[in-house]
Amino acid sequence: MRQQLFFSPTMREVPQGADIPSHQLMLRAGLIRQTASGIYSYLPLGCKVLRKVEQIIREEMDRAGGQELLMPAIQPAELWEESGRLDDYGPELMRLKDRHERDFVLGATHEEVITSLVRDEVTSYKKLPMNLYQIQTKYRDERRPRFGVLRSREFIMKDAYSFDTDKDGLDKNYKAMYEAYTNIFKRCGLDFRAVKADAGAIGGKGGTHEFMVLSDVGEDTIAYSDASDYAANIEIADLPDMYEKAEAPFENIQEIDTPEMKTIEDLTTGLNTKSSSLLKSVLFLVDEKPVLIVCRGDHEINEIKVANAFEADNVALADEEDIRRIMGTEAGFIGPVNAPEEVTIACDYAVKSVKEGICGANLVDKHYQNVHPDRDFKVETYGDFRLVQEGDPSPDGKGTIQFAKGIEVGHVFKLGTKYSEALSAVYLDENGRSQPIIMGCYGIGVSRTIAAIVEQHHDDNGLIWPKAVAPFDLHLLVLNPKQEEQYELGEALYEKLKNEGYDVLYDDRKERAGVKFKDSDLFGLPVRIACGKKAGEGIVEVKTRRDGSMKEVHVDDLPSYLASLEKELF
Ligand code: 9G3
Repeated sequence: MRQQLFFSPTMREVPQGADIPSHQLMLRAGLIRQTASGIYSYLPLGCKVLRKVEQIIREEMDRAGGQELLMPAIQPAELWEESGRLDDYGPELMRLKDRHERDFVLGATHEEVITSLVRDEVTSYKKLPMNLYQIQTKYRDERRPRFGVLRSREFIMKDAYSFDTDKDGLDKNYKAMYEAYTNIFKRCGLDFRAVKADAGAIGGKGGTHEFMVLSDVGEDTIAYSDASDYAANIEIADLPDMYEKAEAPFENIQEIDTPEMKTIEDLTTGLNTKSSSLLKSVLFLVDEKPVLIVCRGDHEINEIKVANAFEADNVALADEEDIRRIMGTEAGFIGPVNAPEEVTIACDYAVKSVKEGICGANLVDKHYQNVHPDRDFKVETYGDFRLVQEGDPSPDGKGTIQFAKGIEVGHVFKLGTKYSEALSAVYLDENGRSQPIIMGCYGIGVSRTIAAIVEQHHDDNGLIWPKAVAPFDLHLLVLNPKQEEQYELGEALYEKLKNEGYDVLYDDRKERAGVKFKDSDLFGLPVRIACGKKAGEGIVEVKTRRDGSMKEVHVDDLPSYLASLEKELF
């Protein structure tokens, strides 16, 4: 491709409103341009990378037994009514009407469409197992799109759905997808971890993993062990019951005046005590029932663990009004001692070890001290309710927990029969009995993966594409096209390298050498070949972008030299 006519507008300056490297560089190098907030055009350079990543995904999905299809982005709302999800999502699910006033949604995901497709066409166990996938545009109307294509309102997803007759079949498909994802992200040159995750609203009890690319700009926090391969999204990182009950004797419980002391900080300074001696009480409405979760003052309650522990559909923090109505006092002074009968009290394991605790007295400006669980209040249940912290022991008993930020690029779920039951996708088993199909679903954020690659592969001068996803193989520069030997050599090499099968970006522009070098570093192609002063002797300068190493090579030795470079380039 001759660069003079190549549509890849570059920017010298960091664009306004682009706050992370991948957003800045994808704009500066001319990979994307914003059409509207959270909506992007992929220019030729970005589109070529997109196609390379998609190709890797297709190869690994096909190897794992997937069959590619393509579903519509616009979906009849009736399907979402049937699955019961139409009201689960608010403005994030984009809706529209057709000319006949019929309701449609823009596809945020495709469980409903694929399940209705399979329901209508697959009825016998003989046609299972099956794994269907697509690579397609998705729409989610994020309230605050940001970070370029990392969190956009239109994005490209590979979404796959597996269909099995039993749980073993699902486990097999899940494992095949897990391995395919591992291959895909490795081939894309990413440093990633597969972490245990929370299934969230999508449901499916069987478990789920997220594939996280390690990056400081990641919005997710991974809790991983420094001595094993344990890794989990912080939302569900579990903690063992590692606390001993506090030993007798205990001081008697005592009511104390704590005027205006509402927060943990107020109490630790006001009473000159450690936060680990405080009992923090948070009131939740668990499927509308009041539950008081008590944890140690130096810990945070993890709402997802509360929902999972009570197997609740809906868990909400009680607001000031609820607190006053249910606990009979203001927030900041609630506690488990003498709590109203209707309130269930559940404590995090760590509360067991509190000897003389301090908690709200359910009276304004009053707390209790020398509080001892079980003696002073009834504990319905102890459980793992707190957010894991760095330094906690890893739940597999090996090493301690460390945190890292991650970008979620993949997510695999065991769905079970949630959608096949809702949409009556059944098969006849060998005894002719109708059974719901067992499903799994598996997503990769394709456009997000490109941003993740850029986050992990760039330097101050620009992009550094891993070879497998580079938009071109080589960047050929003529430093001074007015110089006859340089121009002749460039033209000859361009043809020669193309004939040898290389995809070449040829900088034939009438620009100064400095501009060409800057743009070349910005584009980040793996290898740059410059025809310069020694063109007359048939010598060019070859530079590898990743390590910046340079070598003068005679054009006769170029093919073998490039072949030798291939080994070390991603
Ligand atoms: C929606 C909206 C946002 C959503 C969903 C639905 C996330 C939704 C979960 C999934 C699960 C899997 C198949 C591929 C892999 C992920 N955000 N999810 O269902 F209507 Cl607005 O998408 N789907």
